[in-house]
Amino acid sequence: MESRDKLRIIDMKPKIAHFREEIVLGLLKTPKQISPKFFYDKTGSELFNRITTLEEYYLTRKERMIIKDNIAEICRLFQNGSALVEYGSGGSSKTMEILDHCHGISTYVPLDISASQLEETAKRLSEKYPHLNIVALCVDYTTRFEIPFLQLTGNIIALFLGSTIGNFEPEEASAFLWNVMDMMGPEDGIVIGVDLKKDPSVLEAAYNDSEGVTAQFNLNLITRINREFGTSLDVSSFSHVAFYNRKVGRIEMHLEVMKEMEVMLDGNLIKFNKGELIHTENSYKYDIEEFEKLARRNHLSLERVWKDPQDYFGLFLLRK
Ligand code: AVJ
Repeated sequence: MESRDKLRIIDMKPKIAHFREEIVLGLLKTPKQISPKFFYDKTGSELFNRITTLEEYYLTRKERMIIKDNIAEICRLFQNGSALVEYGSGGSSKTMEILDHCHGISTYVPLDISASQLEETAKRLSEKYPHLNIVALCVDYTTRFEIPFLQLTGNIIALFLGSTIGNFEPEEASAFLWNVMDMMGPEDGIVIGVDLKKDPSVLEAAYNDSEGVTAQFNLNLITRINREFGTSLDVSSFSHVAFYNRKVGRIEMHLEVMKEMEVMLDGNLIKFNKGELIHTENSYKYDIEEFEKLARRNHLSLERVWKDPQDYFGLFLLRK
């Protein structure tokens, strides 16, 4: 724990399953799969940051604009002496717009599963905002947890940005909302960034950018496997595939196997067949009515949706 009393960094030791075991289990399945949480090693996090600056990847840019254009209304959500709790805070870059303008916030609680990025961000913010109480929690926020050291005179507003909720299966998103609802008081709220359903060609371009950064991000999983297992799979024998699955309303990312290969991973022989797909990510898209239904099923009401002029992206305010 940090000694400066305005900054506390608390490691709740989230049990991140062992990379090797999970990778082997996923590659023994038919069809093969790898969880998107494994994208974010050092290179993967850097590649993701580059993705957020790409012309085709409108999500981050739109969300940032929506926050900016509605900052006065967003600030009115905070009473005096309130807390901003952010799920998956990452580099907190979009959150700074809120911290800069919303003076009711006395405490910022960033939650992230990545200890190193959380610590770095918390320290940087404590220097930039010396009056802010910061309680940084390294936690797996899909489980139930409690926030220590909260001394508030105001309410709690939670933030879940970036359309990260799109990585959850609809049942998982529902369970997440139930946990949030259960922790909420009547004055509290949560603001969730959601990528909206739209012309599939726009969606597909966002995940097949012309510079090939998303392809590198996807293929980095093979590089990571080679590093963590000491194998030498040929990265160029896999190829990036991303498409919109209309039936279920999600972008799917896969790695296509371009030639037959075999590899031993911790005593398990994994065979790759030419043309086979390894499923690496789902990114669900919602329309407003669908998301409202999901909220209502979990006893949350949709109080407000802020959108960009093209209706590409939405920020949803939910309350109990
Ligand atoms: C960080 C999960 C919201 O689904 O758009 C970006 C990750 N994958 N490009 C998304 C991602 C490919 C991103 N999320």
